[in-house]
Amino acid sequence: MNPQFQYDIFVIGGGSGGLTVVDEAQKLGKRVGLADYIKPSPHGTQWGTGGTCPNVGCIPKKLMHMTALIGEIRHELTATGWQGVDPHSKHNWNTLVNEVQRQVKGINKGNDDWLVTTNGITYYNKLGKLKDDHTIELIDKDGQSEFVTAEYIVIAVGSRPSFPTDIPNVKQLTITSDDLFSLKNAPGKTLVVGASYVALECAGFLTGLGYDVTVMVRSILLRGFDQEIAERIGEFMKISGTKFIRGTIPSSIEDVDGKRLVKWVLNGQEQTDVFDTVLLAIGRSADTQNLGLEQVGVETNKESGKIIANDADSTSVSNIFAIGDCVQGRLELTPTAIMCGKRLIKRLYQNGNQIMEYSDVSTTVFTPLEYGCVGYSEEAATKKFGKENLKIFTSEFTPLFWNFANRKGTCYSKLIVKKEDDVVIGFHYLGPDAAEVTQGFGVVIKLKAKKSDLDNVVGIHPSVAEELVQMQTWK
Ligand code: FAD
Ligand code: NA7
Repeated sequence: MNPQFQYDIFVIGGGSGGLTVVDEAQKLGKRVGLADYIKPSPHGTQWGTGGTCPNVGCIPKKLMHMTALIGEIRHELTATGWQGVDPHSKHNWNTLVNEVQRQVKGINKGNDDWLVTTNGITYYNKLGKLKDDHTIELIDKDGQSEFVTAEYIVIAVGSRPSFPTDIPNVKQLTITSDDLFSLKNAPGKTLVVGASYVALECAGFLTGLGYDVTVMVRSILLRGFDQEIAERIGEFMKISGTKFIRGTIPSSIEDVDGKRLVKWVLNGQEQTDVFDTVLLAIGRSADTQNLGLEQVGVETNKESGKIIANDADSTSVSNIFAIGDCVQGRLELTPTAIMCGKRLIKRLYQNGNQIMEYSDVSTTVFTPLEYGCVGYSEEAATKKFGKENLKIFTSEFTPLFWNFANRKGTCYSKLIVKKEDDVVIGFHYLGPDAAEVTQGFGVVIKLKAKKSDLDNVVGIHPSVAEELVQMQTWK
């Protein structure tokens, strides 16, 4: 412990990454400080402790997605003889929002109690700003400042939704995922702008809850993901009732009697429609403005505002580290921020030498038909290894329980295998319970399993996952 400083380690930002650093450091008896402050959305939406994931990200998103899936099961319930279930009954938005917020507040309370009662942690509900390489200014909601010092500083301020710069009053006329999960009034007829996973997930569950939903896609669906699967997700969403307008962006959004008049140009022609809600999901920007980074010499990418850190999470200032969504080139996921924080503390205090690996991370897109993947997409594998050096196994299948109510659409899986050594370098599964199925295969891919290893596995019957250990059709 260096008595020169008030804290051994001070963390700015109490989300998935920041709280992990706090937790791991306090367990080692370090003097830990944390500043976490939520700047309200343009609509004034605010939330509690825990960062994006439990408040306006993974958790409320998954709860709403599951609610939409539960609605879908009404058809199977009816078909299998459950009495008193109306498959066409309407959904109540307020009941769902209240329930989601009840669960979110439960998580906030757990965090609050832990932060306040744990020895060694000092929590400031204040905005942190770097003053010099060991000093942080803490600013409260009334603008009052105090200063603290620390030997190490970790920046984990995450990211916030981006807005287009060329549409007047866009922040007032649209909402983002920061507002959706606590929205007081049902969204009604909704335009979702954007085509990455936040956009498609929100469009999927809003359609499932019974709203008239259109997705406006600038170019492709799910940039960075396997494009064959991305298109299949789009097709399934269309079958489920989501509409798509492809190849354009809004040119203007106006308020007309409380509704949103949206204009866009498609094939040279201006088109318009009126929506109750416009949900923007066009990406996220690092929350690094006004952090004092430049004054202290912490390098950032001037365009994106993201912090530049090396593999060991060090910034250009040697005692200042950065982790999670605010760092350039990181996967923007909760478990990666958590593992990164754990490894950082191990390296700082326990002679650890493991750095965070961002390859072969399993992830799932929670669209109505869920999509789990690990490793290379077909496009990325082809680019890296050449088409002639790969074997692509695919399988199309229908889960047994879909037959009860004759669900439309099909599930799909794909394995990408290197011909040279038979190693599976890409796993893709489009079907029910994708996160549960994919997590196990994440281990398989990480251990560099061969296709012949999967062929040696006896499947579990009847299941959807058995499809993945008996794939024989080669594209
Ligand atoms: P955050 O969790 O964003 O935490 C940063 C914290 O710092 C916030 O509390 C912020 O208010 C605070 N802060 C910012 N500036 C300051 C400052 N100057 N002083 C003090 N405090 C400050 N990931 C998954 O793994 N699975 C999912 O299913 C998933 N779904 C998502 C759905 C949505 C809609 C969104 C938006 C994200 C989703 N994510 C998901 C991504 C995941 O939420 C993030 O990757 C993760 O929360 C990043 O953690 P972090 O610690 O970097 O930042
Ligand atoms: P992403 O993954 O950054 O994707 C942004 C999407 O928005 C993508 O489809 C873009 O299309 C589209 N986009 C970007 N700018 C515009 C404008 N101006 N107009 C219309 N559409 C646009 O964002 P997400 O919000 O889904 O997710 C961000 C992270 O948050 C994610 O990694 C999660 O961890 C949580 P493009 O393909 O570029 O044409």
